[in-house]
Amino acid sequence: MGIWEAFLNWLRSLFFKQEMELSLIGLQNAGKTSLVNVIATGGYSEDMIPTVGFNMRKVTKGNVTIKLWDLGGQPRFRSMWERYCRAVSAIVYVVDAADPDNLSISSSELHDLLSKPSLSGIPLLVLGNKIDKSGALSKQALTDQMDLKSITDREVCCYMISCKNSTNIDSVIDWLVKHSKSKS
Ligand SMILES: Nc1nc2c(ncn2[C@@H]2O[C@H](COP(=O)(O)OP(=O)(O)OP(=O)(O)O)[C@@H](O)[C@H]2O)c(=O)[nH]1
Ligand SMILES: [Mg+2]
Repeated sequence: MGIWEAFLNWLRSLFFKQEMELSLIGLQNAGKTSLVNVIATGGYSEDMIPTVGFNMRKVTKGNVTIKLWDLGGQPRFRSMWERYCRAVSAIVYVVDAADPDNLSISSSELHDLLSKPSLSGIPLLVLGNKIDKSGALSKQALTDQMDLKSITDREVCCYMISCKNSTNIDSVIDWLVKHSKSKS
């Protein structure tokens, strides 16, 4: 980036600060914490520790500061998902697209969560992760099996991604930035 462009960006950032808060939800092992790492630093590791409770991370992309609630996906943590979704600009739901055995549980947990009146209307981004693995579902198959077409009370978007290979991470960040709220 040239110095002039950097200066303009800095100037712009003084006047157009944007903020957003979002929650990352999904079953254990879906890749939520991996996604946070890829968005924040670009780093990916096979060696991940399951999230206990939740982690909060702040990431800045351009003028947008994103506060991320990275929640634990094990059954014992799912009852707190709703609490961390109430105030967010968007819910990001991560699915392991290469784990067909857990798809129906993932789908029912998602639809359960969305049925909470406190979360009505909050935009939803569904991410089919691990498309680097052989046997990963197509976007169409994931859409069908997660019954995404039945969600009509909010904006829904779906991308197929790989945290491992950084596939489609740019699209995810673009979507998030577009859904941030202006704050001046
Ligand atoms: N092949 C492949 N593996 C991935 C990908 N993303 C994450 N993983 C692996 O999946 C495992 C679980 O990742 P995590 O990010 O810890 O999953 P999580 O959703 O945060 O799990 P909980 O914190 O228990 O809810 C790790 O071994 C990751 O390396 C991917 O895109 N491709
Ligand atoms: Mg985690």
